[in-house]
Amino acid sequence: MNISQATTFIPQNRIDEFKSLLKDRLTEKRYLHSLAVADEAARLAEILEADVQKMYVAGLLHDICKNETSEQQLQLFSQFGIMLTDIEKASPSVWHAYSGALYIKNVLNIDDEDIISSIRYHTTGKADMTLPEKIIYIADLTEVNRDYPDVDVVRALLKDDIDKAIIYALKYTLKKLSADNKPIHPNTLDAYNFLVLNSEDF
Ligand code: DGI
Ligand code: FE
Ligand code: FE
Repeated sequence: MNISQATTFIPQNRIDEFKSLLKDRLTEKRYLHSLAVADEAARLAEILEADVQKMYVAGLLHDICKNETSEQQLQLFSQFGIMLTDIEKASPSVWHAYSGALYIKNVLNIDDEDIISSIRYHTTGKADMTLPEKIIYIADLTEVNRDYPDVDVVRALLKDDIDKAIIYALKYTLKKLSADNKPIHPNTLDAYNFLVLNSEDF
């Protein structure tokens, strides 16, 4: 495939602007994670024939609200009329995906739906994910700095089939959340159920 045919032009000065913004807003570790997710998302986009530049930008910005306080995120939700469900109220670790999507749309004026939705669903996943949503979901978990017990299993599955890697990661998340008595977001369950019902094998 000719990569340039599958690449949206995002000017370098915007990417530089995003990087300096992230440097200000994130801890050093989270900033390095964001750069690594961008690289991993671009690598996967090239292999899977998605838009390389869009995936790079989505990877870069996916955690842009991760280091915001709860108060700042709740303020953003109320400003944009977002009502949280009871499960969401009890799950602050998923808030940064929503606040990040709101922030890039309304503050950074990014109007690309693939970038917005891949950030919106990067923590939970959802039923019937698009290729961009799948790429950011899994790039977040397989970037070069990630170091959790099963990371090599997920990377090996990813070489074979992105859905297999995602379902493995979802199972891990479901086990961990239930072991910790944490609420499971319906989108996490929907993502799992959809892949179980629609994948031939995993
Ligand atoms: O932001 P990162 O750390 O890079 O990764 P992430 O956006 O995937 O966030 C992971 C956190 O989100 C982790 O603490 C587990 C939590 N999480 C994922 N799915 C759910 C969830 N928390 C709740 N309560 N419910 C979910 O369905
Ligand atoms: Fe995140
Ligand atoms: Fe992340």
